Amino acid sequence: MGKHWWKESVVYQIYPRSFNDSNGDGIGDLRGIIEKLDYLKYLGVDVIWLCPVYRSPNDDNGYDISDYKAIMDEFGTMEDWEELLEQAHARDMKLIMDLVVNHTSDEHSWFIESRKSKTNPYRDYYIWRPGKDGREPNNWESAFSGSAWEYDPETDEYYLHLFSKKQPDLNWENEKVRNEIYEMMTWWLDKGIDGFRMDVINFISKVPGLPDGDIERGKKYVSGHKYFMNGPKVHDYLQEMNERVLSKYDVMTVGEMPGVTVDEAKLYTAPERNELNMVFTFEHMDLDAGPGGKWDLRPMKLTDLKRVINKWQTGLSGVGWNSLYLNNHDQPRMVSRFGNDKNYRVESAKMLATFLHFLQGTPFIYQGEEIGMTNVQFPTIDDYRDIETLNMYRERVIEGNEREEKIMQAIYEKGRDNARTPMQWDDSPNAGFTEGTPWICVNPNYKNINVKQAIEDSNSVFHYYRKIIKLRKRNPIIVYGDFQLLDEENENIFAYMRMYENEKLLILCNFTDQNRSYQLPNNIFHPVEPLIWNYPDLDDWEEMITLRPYEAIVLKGK
Ligand code: TEU
Ligand code: CA
Repeated sequence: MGKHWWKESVVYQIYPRSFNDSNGDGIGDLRGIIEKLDYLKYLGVDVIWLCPVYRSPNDDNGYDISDYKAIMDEFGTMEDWEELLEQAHARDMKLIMDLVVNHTSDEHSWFIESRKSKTNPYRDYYIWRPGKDGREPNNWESAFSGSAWEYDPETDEYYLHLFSKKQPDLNWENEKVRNEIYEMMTWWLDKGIDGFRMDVINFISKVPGLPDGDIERGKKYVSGHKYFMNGPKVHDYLQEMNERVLSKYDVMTVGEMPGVTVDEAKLYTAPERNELNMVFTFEHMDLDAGPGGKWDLRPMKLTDLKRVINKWQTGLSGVGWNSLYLNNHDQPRMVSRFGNDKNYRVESAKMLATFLHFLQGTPFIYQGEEIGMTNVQFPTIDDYRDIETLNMYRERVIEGNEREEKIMQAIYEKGRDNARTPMQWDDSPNAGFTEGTPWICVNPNYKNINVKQAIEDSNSVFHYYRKIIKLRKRNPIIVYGDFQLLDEENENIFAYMRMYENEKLLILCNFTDQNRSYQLPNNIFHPVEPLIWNYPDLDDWEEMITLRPYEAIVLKGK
């Protein structure tokens, strides 16, 4: 299996709006990030993934781009961005940008032209269709509630928007669109960036004819994922993008792919296919959702997580490459979702980090995860900012008749604003994030959960992340070792092994708040050196071991 820097790297994801505000306007910015580069270097990360910083009306916080080659005014200037890149590189950290090319903002000049007339040269940059039987061209649902089509009276047609109505989908069938995108990517790569995270990149090819979905009784729209996901030309487009742009640079690429299966991921990430290095799968993110989707709460079963992780680890091993994440700007905080942020916040944050970082793949740390930041429960919907949450609330509480407390509970557990409360730097007002009024309230628990406290506490989640990142640098088995799941029916302990050359690792993670005894697999593993171990010495190694609540151990052996 080929060795690459992007396989050996740890990536840190920054959501700039909530990271650090340098000018007191309550909004994080580029100079605020520059101020914290030494912090990131101290943590030990190798790559920074910067969420969108391009000009945008911020209908979806930057994922609605109105100018791909300009910096959002609130975040600073192109000179600030260039200094950030230079300062990151000076610290031997790489920088990858967010590539959002399934759609633009409706304030992009291309769309402003496109909607002017049916004969405008930019008309076919987007997906326009006449209505059908007095309604939308098909029954697809937007990810942000309602129809995926918006009627435009100017030309008496509808345009497609899989996300907000201010995010019209680009028409990738149009070669002019693809050439514009490749030119823009080259422009950024020539500025010296080290790669891209590609937003919903498996949505860019839609099924021809844009057919209606199979609609459930009583529903007006259908979540049309399978009609626009992994469409017939998606691999052609990615191979063309690779040939025209990516292949000319030593870069890292990760495609965000809602709904992607491991078999499709083999096609996207197999090196000989020249498409992408890795993908973000959502399969492990959907295990605590019922048939009604993310807001339909359902407890996750550990055996389901084992089944999914095993499928992806063994499925891509030696074929492609995995990304590893439990957190990002779209997901609730992992310690609240998969751990125990009430009585075992530090322990479960460390256990989850161990579970994730000893798998095969490139780990992604989302800002705040490294200090065990938690979900938030704002008192009213007025404190929430995310368009996905606000649209769902309006549709289901205001326009629908669902009970507000049920919907608020779903927002508390799954809302994206859980990940977007300001980074908690210290216990000063607004957690040191801003001198002004933050664009979204700070989580009230910042007084005891913050970077300053974490750095001063040698037992903090932060220092634990530093430790496991260092272990990764010293032990190639963590990056390149094969994966073997153990004890797949155990609902309490996640146990797995890694094998590389003549070494083995045994990883045991207690996902519960109880002491759990565990029969050690002495028939297949013999310990030599503890890597993560809380007992006096290895002589305590017996047939049985008792893992304390949310305890993780890692042993190196034969
Ligand atoms: O997210 C894609 C996506 O599917 C998300 O909407 C996710 O499924 C959902 O938010 C889960 O709650 C990407 C970006 O990461 C997200 O921030 C953007 O809102 C979206 O695309 C549109 O650009
Ligand atoms: Ca600011």
